[in-house]
Amino acid sequence: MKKVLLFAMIFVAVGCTAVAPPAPYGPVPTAEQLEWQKMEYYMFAHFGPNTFTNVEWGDGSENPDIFAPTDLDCRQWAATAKAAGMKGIILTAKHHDGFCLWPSEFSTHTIRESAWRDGKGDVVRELAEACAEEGLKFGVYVSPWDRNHPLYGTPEYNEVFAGTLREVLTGYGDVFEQWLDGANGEGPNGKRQQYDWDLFHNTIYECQPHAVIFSDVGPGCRWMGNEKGIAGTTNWSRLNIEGFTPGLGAPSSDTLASGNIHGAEWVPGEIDVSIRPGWFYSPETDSSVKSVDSLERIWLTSVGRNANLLLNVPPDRTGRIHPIDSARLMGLRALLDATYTDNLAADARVKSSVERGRGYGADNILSPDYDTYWAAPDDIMAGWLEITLPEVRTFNRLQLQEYIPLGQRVEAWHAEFWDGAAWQLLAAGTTIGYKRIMAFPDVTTSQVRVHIDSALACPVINGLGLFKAPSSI
Ligand code: FUL
Repeated sequence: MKKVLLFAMIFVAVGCTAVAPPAPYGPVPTAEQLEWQKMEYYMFAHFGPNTFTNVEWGDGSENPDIFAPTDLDCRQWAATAKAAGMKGIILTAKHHDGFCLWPSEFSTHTIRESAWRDGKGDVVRELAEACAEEGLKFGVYVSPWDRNHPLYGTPEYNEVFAGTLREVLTGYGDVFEQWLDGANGEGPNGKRQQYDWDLFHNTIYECQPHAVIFSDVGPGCRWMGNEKGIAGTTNWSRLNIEGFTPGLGAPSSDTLASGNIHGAEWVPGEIDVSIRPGWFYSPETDSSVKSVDSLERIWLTSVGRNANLLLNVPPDRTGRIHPIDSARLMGLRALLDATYTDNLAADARVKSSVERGRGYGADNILSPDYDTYWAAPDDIMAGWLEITLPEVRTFNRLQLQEYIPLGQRVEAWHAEFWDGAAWQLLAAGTTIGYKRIMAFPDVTTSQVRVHIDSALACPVINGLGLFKAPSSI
């Protein structure tokens, strides 16, 4: 009897050792940050008085009647985003001009003061409902900087802003992301507001405990330091935020673009970029909407560099997404589908430098299940994965993914392909993170090897893909 028990205990112990997951490394994403990261791509909608004035930063003195979309159709925005493969929409519920797209009780500069729909309109409600109907997530941008509010620049404004947040965050269903803009162009003689960020964050979490808060320094996700669509080639999802604030108190643009290798918090990057030269619609930019080609480059430098892509598609003066913008979005979707639907490595054989126990074998990198992965033993910080395709194939994209629920680890890697006589360099990089995509001219081979050259803890890789884009970049 005792012997059986002992045997059973040894069996369980050995079994546990074989399948024990690697210990997490450093800060790891919350459940909300992980879900957010998996969204990858969603729409920014800048809409308000500026849509009608050719101005990017309204000064708050605009006549509310200026806001007069002739044919507002938030369902068309949501249907467009859905068809584009986006997972949500973030609306500028209040931009720097202070104009609220809902009838806020904290302001006298709102949609209620406009003649549009006799002051009975509510764009926040219409868009929140349209997103819910399309199965899209809904997010809000509410600018702390307010060029209209009479209390801006006084301590009382912090309570006003918290109340404003509370309104949009309680009246319209779930909000996946709260966008807090760091911009403030008041200039040397302008009003100075000492923002109470703790109050704002607490208010947001109180109303929407699952929201991811965006700002220059998170805490949910961070600005990448530019509005061109370019994340750092090195991009850690960790950042040191202690002592920093959004706006002028933020870390340098370079730091925001690449994160901190040993950062204390998990604050992944989000690329915000507009499909037009400005953030708001203007007929003057109808001829300069970004091409599909340029959007694909942005995809590679954002989603392909471990950042989410928040692509601004500003509704026009009718209150609909302009046909030119829509056509570009569909062009990008078609290109992404043509490229990434078929992983040309899906049926490959896989070998690795180190095999762990069951559940962590190298073939897990080709499994569509997100939660399976290949991991080296805890004390080994490097390794390789080799895939052999059933035949020679041509591809021009390599995609790698780390299993970020256990932290971000890889700091240098390179990949090679077998040209029939020798291994040739295919691509090389530093960080991987949630997703890293490399683009290169067409390569034809049946064998690829990915070397993890160094990592901060044992590498944990959960995805490897080879893809063929219709044209090489
Ligand atoms: C900036 C703002 O000043 C722009 O107008 C725009 O809203 C952009 C997304 O953020 O800080």
